[in-house]
Amino acid sequence: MEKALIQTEMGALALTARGKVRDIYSLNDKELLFVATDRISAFDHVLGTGVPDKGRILTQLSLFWFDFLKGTVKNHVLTAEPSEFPAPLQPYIDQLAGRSMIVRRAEMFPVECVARAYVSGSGWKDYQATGTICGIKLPADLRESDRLPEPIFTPAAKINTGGHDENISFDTVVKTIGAKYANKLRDLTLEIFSKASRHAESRGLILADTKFEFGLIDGEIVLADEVLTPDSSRYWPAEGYVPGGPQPSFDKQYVRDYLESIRWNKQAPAPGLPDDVVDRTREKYLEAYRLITGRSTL
Ligand code: Q0Q
Repeated sequence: MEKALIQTEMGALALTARGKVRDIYSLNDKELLFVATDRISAFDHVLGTGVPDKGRILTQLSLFWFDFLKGTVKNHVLTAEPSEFPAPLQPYIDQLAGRSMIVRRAEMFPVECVARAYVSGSGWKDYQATGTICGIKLPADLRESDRLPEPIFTPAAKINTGGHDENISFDTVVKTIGAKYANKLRDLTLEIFSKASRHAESRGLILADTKFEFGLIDGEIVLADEVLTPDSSRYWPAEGYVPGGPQPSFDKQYVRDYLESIRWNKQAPAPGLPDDVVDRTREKYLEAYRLITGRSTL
């Protein structure tokens, strides 16, 4: 099996942003190189071991969803075909093939556009504390992982410290980007979410929630960042769904169980992963890819 790519090395190329898992390089004033590494994070920490092919699988999933949604929303992708990458990238093509795309530089909205159909994660925490999520009143007596009466838009503010983003009200979004864009992003988020949920459900997966990032290119709203990947979404196996507690993560459950088993205190430095956990986690990413895309190979 291939070795995991943990760190990209692009020589003189200017690193624009480095997330937990993805790296962005600036190619010129209009184009960025968007690379997904094999890094894996859990409990807000990047773990000491990568998962081979994870970046490729998640990149191909984003590309599938961009295509699936092209009738609904434009996107920022220019090309993901390595042979179309400009000459300065060719020396690094082995690092990049399958796990990177050249995207149009967009004016990113400073809002994480989250849609939720189930109450889970930070939504469950907020609901327990206030009976609401982002100021949206929810029915009483919901259990953790209960399905909501209908999907809701629950935006978050980007906290660059790499910790959890903070859930904000729709009014705050209006104050931040204006009513026109706030309403448009909410409508788009919910429209995309319901189309994607229906597709996921037809493949035996519950799409519990997901996070989109939008930007403006030549005054038009585009879907950017990664889209509907297991890193930006909660996917649960529909079989075995039982509300009343946390559901098994489709892709990270082996990792979570292992980290619980060694009683990691969830402080840095994060531990590495044993080979069997890495192998089984890689298989889960491949299974998610096969289920969602219907394709058997990357
Ligand atoms: C852009 N990000 C996210 C991020 C760290 C991704 C900047 N098309 C674009 C994009 C995109 N996508 C961005 N900026 C301008 N044009 C996306 C938050 C951060 C690693 C990966 N940051």
